[in-house]
Amino acid sequence: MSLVGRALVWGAAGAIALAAAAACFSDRSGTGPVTGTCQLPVEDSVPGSVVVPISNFAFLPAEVHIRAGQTVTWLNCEADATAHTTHSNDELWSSPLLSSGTAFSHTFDQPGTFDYHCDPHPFMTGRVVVE
Ligand SMILES: [Cu+2]
Repeated sequence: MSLVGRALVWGAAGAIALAAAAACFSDRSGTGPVTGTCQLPVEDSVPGSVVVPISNFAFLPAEVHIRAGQTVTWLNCEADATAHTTHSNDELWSSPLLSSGTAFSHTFDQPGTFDYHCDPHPFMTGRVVVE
């Protein structure tokens, strides 16, 4: 058997190990935190909205540009139980604590620049620019 053949065998073993680990992880989480890819729950989706995932203690991206009338939906994508909020610095909106997998939406009717932060983690900041 060639070296290439060996590499393929090891590659397959690695893939199986990864799949087993992923299955174990999702079994453990049950209906709790989002694992793997972060997908917006259907009931929270808003047509035409811009989704800002929250992951690893950051709003991604930290700055979004939208048009007046559009909606921004923040979605907590943390793999663990870390909860976040989105809170306008000017008190224009304030979400409750969003557990992992939970979303919050706000519609921006007026042009402007809107800065916001996360209440439990003030170092988490973001900006919505409405054009
Ligand atoms: Cu936070």
